[in-house]
Amino acid sequence: MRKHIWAITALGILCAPWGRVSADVEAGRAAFQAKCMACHSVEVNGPVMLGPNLVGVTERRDEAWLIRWIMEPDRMLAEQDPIAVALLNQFNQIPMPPLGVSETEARDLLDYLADVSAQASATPAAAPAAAIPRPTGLAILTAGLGRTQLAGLVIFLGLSMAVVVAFWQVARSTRQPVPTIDMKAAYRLRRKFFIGTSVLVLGTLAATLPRTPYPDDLETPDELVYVTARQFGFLYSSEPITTDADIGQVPVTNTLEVPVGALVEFRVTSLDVTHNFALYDPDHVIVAQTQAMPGYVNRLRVRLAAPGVFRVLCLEYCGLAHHAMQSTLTARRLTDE
Ligand code: HEC
Ligand SMILES: [Cu+2]
Repeated sequence: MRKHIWAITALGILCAPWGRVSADVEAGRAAFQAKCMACHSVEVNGPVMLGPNLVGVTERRDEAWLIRWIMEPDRMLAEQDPIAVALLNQFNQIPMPPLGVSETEARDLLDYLADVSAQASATPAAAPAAAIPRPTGLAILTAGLGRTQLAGLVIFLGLSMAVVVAFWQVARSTRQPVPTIDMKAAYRLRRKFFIGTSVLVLGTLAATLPRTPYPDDLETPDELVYVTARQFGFLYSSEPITTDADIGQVPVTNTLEVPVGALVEFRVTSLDVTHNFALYDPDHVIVAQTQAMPGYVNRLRVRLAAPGVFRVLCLEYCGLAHHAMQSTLTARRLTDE
């Protein structure tokens, strides 16, 4: 019996720090989601948002420095702290605002960051994305254009050329004496034009309308994703977020994964100003978009046909760091796991 008591006591002592740490990590996670996630990601290869990706930050900076920075970044910048000034220059002169973080909260946040970083270094990092080769020569003109945009450009240039040729013909014909016009033939030609263009327009509509990418609204979506935009980032959750207070209560992520082929419904809203949720495929071609408006929920349904990493961008100028408002969505096959 004695022995057992000793063993249990020893186990208790051994486990006590773990219990405490994990509680702090949880508190840190909630605080991070509520106060920091709009500007920082903590995922390996996660996006660099308004501020640096914080994976490994507890290893690259001193603890005392981190605690003070999280509590009063404004004072440290005012004091021209060399690291803080270097970071400010690196991050487009956008200062990290003071967020009213207490010392306990700052310690919880660091516990959380250390925990996430430890997990990150335990899992092998994904291979870095291959560098995109710089276009040279004539390719510079079309660099960054998707297939659809390129087709649009070619059609636009073709039509412009036709207009120029027509005007040139008209200008040339005015220099010649007016010919006598066979009105009957002219009307016949007009009718042919009318029938020809009608067939062209109706044919194009018949061929393309059924292919519009909006699935039937009556279908029940396979996945429901709540998207909450705020300056300057996107939060994804499986439950709605309607106020700042919900963040930290509801589990949220910065990046998203959806199954290929599933009908995904995004319910998009904003906590502050009007933003936009726009989805771009791996070739940078826009797939779908909707406004993210405070007080409204916009539904957007998409079915992604192929796996890949899609980019989410804000398409509504929403403030100084609008350009930093980016995120990723990975479409993966269910069998990939
Ligand atoms: C409004 C955006 C914003 C918010 C919110 C924000 N930060 Fe920052 N953070 C920044 C920027 C920008 C920098 C880079 C330094 C600068 O420009 O001032 C930064 C830098 C940092 C650094 C230093 C990183 C390094 O590489 O040394 C840490 C740590 C940090 N932030 C933690 C936090 C924590 C923790 C929170 C939440 C309590 C938070 N930040 C909230 C924008 C933000
Ligand atoms: Cu925005």
